[in-house]
Parts: sequence; structure tokens; C-alpha cells
Amino acid sequence: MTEKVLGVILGGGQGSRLSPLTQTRSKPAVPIAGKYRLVDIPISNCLNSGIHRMFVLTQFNSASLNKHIKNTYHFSHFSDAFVDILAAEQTPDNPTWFQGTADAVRQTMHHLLNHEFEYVLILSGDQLYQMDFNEMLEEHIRNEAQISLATIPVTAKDATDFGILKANDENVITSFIEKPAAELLKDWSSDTGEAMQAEGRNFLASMGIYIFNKDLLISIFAENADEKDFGKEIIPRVIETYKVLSFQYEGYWTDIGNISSFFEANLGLTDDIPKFNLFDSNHSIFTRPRMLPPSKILGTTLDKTVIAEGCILQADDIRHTVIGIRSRIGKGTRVENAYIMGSDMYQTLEEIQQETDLGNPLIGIGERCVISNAILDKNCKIGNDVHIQGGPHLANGDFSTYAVKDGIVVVKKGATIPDGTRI
Ligand code: ADQ
Ligand code: ADP
Repeated sequence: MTEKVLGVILGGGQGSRLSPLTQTRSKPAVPIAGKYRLVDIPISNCLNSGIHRMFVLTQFNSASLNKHIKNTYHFSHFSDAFVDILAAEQTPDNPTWFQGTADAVRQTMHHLLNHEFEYVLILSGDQLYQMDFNEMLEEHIRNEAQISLATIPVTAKDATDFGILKANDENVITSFIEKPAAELLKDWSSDTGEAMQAEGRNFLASMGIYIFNKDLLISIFAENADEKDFGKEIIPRVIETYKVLSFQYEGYWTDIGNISSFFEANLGLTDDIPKFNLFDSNHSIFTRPRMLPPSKILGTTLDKTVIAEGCILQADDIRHTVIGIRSRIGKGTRVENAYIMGSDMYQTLEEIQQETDLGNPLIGIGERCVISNAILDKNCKIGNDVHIQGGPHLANGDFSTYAVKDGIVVVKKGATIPDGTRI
């Protein structure tokens, strides 16, 4: 069945909630888990489900996203598989950027229609989950649905951030409200099953994952050209007229739309048995293969730490931290609760000598530093004796080399933090 499906990954609007990580790259290109990019997750879920043809829609056609897709997703000449990026483009009919999720699909529909397919699987680009879309597709077909929504039970606290719906005994959606105010929630609880109710997850939320029958999607766009967004406009309308099915999913799924959920999702990988399991060979996450040397650790005490390839660690102590490719951390340094993204290149021994002679910080983290509650974007140069300690005592703010969001310090890509700095 999956050969009849075309995957469409919504790669992100302006990405302002993930700023400053999205200051120089598009959201799908944001590095996660030390060696992957956000876009690798929906792409891997599609590939693991046998869906081999997909488009990534993005507002910014950044060089890094292009390079990543080009260098990663190679398929045999004998298959019809592809992963293509469609960036918002100006045409005589569409002089503007994508105005929302539905507008992004509408504006790129002419590219999709160059391919043969019966179903469109629309996915968000900023979620962490390992889902087999076959089951959802089978249910969609077996029930002769016209649209299916993947749904997940959530608590009242989370419900206000999502589209919330109610379905009948046949799982056909009967009502839908996008991001309801807390005072409205009392009318929106559902029977989500005993196990979910025991966890207080009484509300059925849309995961922003949709299957549309192709012809129906075309006519929905034709019926109302002003609708820009699936969650805000299209879904609430179409449940009145069409058979829209709820496919309830109960595996791990999280939305990583902002800095604190991004931080938590990354640090969650250091748990004994992470909910998002990179070691699950049935749900591999693919990324660009790099020929990096194994990581080298000299005298460091490590606990609950995930370390990518190509690192040289001389730190004293690293805890509850994700260390990305090519990271270098100097002697006497302590790191806790941090996501260090790593770097794109190594400095040669000569460059290191030259920079040291000039008193300039090197790429990586210097000696005797203290780093906690922080994200360090790629290629940062953190000098010696630098203290970067996030926490609730810091107010949100955006400065030249770093930003603070919800107590998390985010050092910007390529920033130089001089010796002795205190944040
Ligand atoms: P949100 O996540 O708030 O709610 P939205 O911000 O529209 O919805 O984003 C959905 C996905 O589309 C994200 O991956 C986002 O990056 C991407 N996106 C947004 N604008 C885009 C644009 N102009 N061009 C390309 N991509 C764009 C949605 C649904 C809710 C549902 C949640 C689940 O509206 O009903 O509960 O997803 O996370
Ligand atoms: P981002 O991760 O911020 O999206 P890019 O993907 O655009 O960044 O850049 C990463 C790539 O750039 C790496 O693959 C690396 O090969 C290359 N690169 C960047 N700067 C340098 C440099 N100074 N020397 C060598 N390679 C570099």
C-alpha cells in the first residue's frame, strides 16, 4: 500500500520558537541528539514504514538543509525513491511566502501532482517519535476514511497546546477545536482507555499527522482558497462534511517546537531506557554517514552522557549531557545538563598553536570551565575559565553571542566567549 503514498514533511515556518538555533539555518536542519538533524526523524519514520517518496516543505532553502539531504538520502537508480526539498517560491499566482501549513501544501501541490499517488501523508517536522505509518494507512483504507488524523491522549495541562477532538464509537471525528482555552476543556474529555486515564490523559489531541485522499485534498483546496492552516481552519471545517478518522497512537511522541522542549528531548536521550530509543533497530534513525574517528576520553568522569563520534574529551566531569560530533572539551572543565552540538571541522595542530599564541579561544570548550543548563550551538569557541550556568535566575534575553530562553542559555553558532566570561 505504501507505494501509493507521498510523504509531505512540513519543515517549518519562520522557526522563531527555536531561535537562535534557527538564526542561520532552517528548522529541519537543526542538529539533534549529537549527530542527526530534526528532519531525519520524519524521513526515517517514512523510510521505516516503506514510504520512499517525500517532499520537505520549508520557508528557507538553507544551504545546510540542502547539503544534508543531498549527502544523506541516496537511493538506487532502480527505485523511484526520493527526498526533495520544496522551498517557498514566488510564482505569478503566489507572490507570498507560505502563510501556514495548508498554504504550504497548496502552493507546492503542482510539484506533488507530477507524481503518481493516491494518499498524501502530511507530517510535522518538529516531533520526536518512532511510528509505523502502515497501521494508520491500513485503518484509513479499511474504514474507507477520506481523511485520517493520528491522535494521542494528553493531560489537561498539555491539551491547550494542541488540536483537541472527540470521536464516535467508530473513531470518526465528530468535533475538533484548535488549542482550546483551559476553561473550555471540561467539554472536551474523551474515553481514552483505562491505561491512559490512569495517567490523567483524558483528552484526544491531534498529532498534526494527516492522511488525505489525493482527490479530496485537491477539492478541499478548491472549495476555500482562503484557508491557510490545517489545524485552525481546514480540519474543523472538513469534519462536518467528510469521513475523518481518528487513529489513536499510544507510543512515545513529543512536540519539540520550542527551546525548552528541544532541550528536554535531547537530554531525555541520556535516560537508562530513553522513550525515544536510538538503539531500536526496527526504527533506525538515519543520518549522514561521516568518516569520523572514534571518540577519545582522557581522565573524564562520565555519567548519563551520550557522546557522538570524533570527540576529544579531557574534562573533569560530564553528567546528564549530550555531546555532539567533533566536540573538544579541555581539562578541568565540568559540564552538567547540557547539549553541546559539536563542530563542523577540526582545527589543525598548527592552527591550535597559532590561536593559543594569540590568546584566542579554540573551537570547543576550554579548560576549567563550568557549563550547566545550556545548549552550545556548533563551532562555538569557549575560552578558559568560562562559567555558563543557566537557571531560573536568568531572565529571557537575546544578546550578540547567546540568548536565554526559559532559563536555558543558548550560545549561538560560531560564537566566541572570551576567557573568564560569566553568564
Ligand atoms: P502546531 O504545531 O502549533 O499545531 P504549526 O505551527 O502550524 O502547528 O506547525 C505544524 C508543522 O508545520 C510544524 O512542523 C511547523 O514547523 C510546520 N509549519 C508551520 N508553518 C509552516 C509553513 N508556513 N511552511 C512550512 N511548514 C510550516 C499543529 C496542529 C495541531 C496539532 C499539533 C500537534 O495545528 O492541531 O495538535 O500540530 O503538534
Ligand atoms: P549547520 O549545522 O549550522 O546547519 P552547515 O551544515 O551549513 O551548518 O555546515 C556544516 C558543514 O560545513 C560541515 O559539513 C562542514 O563540512 C562544513 N564546514 C563549515 N565550516 C567549515 C570550515 N571552516 N572548515 C571545514 N568545513 C567547514
